[in-house]
Amino acid sequence: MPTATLRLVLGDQLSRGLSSLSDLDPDRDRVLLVEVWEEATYVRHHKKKIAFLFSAMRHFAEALRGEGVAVDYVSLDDPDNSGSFHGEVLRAIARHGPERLVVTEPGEWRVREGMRDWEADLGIPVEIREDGRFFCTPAAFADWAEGRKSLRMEYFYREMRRRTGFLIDAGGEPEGGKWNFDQDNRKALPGDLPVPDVLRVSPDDITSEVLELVAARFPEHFGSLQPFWFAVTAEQAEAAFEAFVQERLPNFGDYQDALAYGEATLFHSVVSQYLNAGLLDPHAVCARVERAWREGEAPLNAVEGFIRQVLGWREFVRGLYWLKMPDYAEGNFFDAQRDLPSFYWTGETEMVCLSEAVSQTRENAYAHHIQRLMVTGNFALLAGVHPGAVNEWYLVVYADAYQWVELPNVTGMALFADGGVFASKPYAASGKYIDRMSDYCKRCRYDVKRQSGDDACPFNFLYWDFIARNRTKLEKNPRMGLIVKSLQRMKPDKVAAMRKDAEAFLSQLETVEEGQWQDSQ
Ligand code: FAD
Ligand code: DLZ
Ligand code: SF4
Repeated sequence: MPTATLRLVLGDQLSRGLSSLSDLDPDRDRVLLVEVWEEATYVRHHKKKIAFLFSAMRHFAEALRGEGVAVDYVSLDDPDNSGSFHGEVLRAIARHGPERLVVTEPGEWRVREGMRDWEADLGIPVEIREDGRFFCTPAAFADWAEGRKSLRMEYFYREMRRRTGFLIDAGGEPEGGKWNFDQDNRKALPGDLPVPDVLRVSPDDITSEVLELVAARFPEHFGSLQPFWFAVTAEQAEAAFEAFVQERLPNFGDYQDALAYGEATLFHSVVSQYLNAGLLDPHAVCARVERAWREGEAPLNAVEGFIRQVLGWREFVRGLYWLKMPDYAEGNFFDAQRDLPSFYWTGETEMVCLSEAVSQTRENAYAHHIQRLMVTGNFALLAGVHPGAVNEWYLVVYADAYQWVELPNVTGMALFADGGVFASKPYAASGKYIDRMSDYCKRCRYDVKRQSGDDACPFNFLYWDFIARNRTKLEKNPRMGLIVKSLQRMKPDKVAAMRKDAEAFLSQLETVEEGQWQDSQ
């Protein structure tokens, strides 16, 4: 029997409740999943990210087949694979002769643009449905943003709390009398507090086959493929999340901003790759975390902190992305032009904070938020690395990276390259911040207390060089005025010494042009 509806499911749409599957008729329809070269290489994704998605896609296809659904799965090594979504949809139409194509809107602008002409090209009706897996639609975000002078996550978040009822009491007020417990979430990690490990899943036959494929086809991509421990089904991802709730959530709030030597995950949930690929449902994770508080399993500062990230930040950056694209990707407020230092790929630097962040990223395709923001992000901001190169790096190296979430975090939050669309000031910080939040500096050959000279922490002289270099732009920012004034009050020879050190340090950095780096592991 010919297929009535062909339902294309993309690699980050692995949710049974997906809008494109909502009216699936197992007797008449067919689901299409495709592993395509174009998606695997538009940037050279971390090997673990590709393996995670391919294995999760294959498991999703198996689960659908288990329900009696006809699934057409095109693997990367299929000799007829055309390498693109468009090419594979064309081939599938030729194979099955469907009456129409249904797809849920893609998460990335690039892919959405590619679908613009599909209906005309493919010769059958194409229905692109809204992605119902978020709390806020792009249109609702645009309504919220309309007419506001500045877009602040905090106000959006309060609105979302009211709209969803998460952590709202019977009188309509925030539980605990405050919207935000961020002030309670800034402790450094005490040396004697054990950190429970994340739940690690052993590769099954499907994953093992994918690991072989990725090792053979993507050898020059960044990162270690082994050990591979990501969950690849919804059930496994739910188990990993439940382990977080029981073992790490109680301390999530207190140590949310901490950094610690040898600790890659701390008390973070490590579920962004599952949420973004569709294995976990944001509604369900927020509800579970709220229940943990109501049942006394976790304190309010942890639970509110977690819900703020998922209901607040995650929704906010997505809304902003769709509101501001495509121009948003071009932002370069500080006119930063430097190529990316090679140590972002190799991890080879004497700066312990950076070598830790990069080597853990290489190993796990993961780093926690403060590493991304205050170590790798902060360094790129201070050193004046071109936003294009920085965005490319973040899109490559993390298993959770899709442009809708990566770009606002990098361009807006870490680099202030959008000139302050949602951040009220750049997150620039000297070594003092890293020292306060971590135990890195005492293991480092640089002296975090020194601002210039051979042993001085590079974050210190780069920080003041950044302020001096961008003084005219920064002094217009009310929250940076005091910093610019303290620079002006410094003795000129002190500033000159720091700027000279910055210049010498930056000029000896090995760099790589965008798209040029290859792994030789
Ligand atoms: P937790 O700390 O346990 O937080 C819980 C969840 O909240 C996360 O799983 C995530 O879904 C959500 N969340 C937290 N912070 C943010 C945020 N700022 N924006 C959106 N969602 C958030 N997150 C991505 O999912 N993909 C990216 O490509 C990405 N790139 C980033 C780049 C930079 C420069 C920065 C500063 C942040 C980036 N983030 C990105 C946000 C955040 O760092 C990660 O979501 C988080 O580290 C994932 O780890 P986790 O699951 O342990 O998060
Ligand atoms: C990231 C990724 C990779 C590496 N490979 C595939 C793939 O082969 N097939 C697929 O459907 N999706 C893949 N993805 C995820 C897509 O890039 C993602 O769906 C789009 O960017 C839209 O967000
Ligand atoms: Fe990083 Fe400076 Fe501390 Fe070294 S001294 S770990 S470079 S902040």
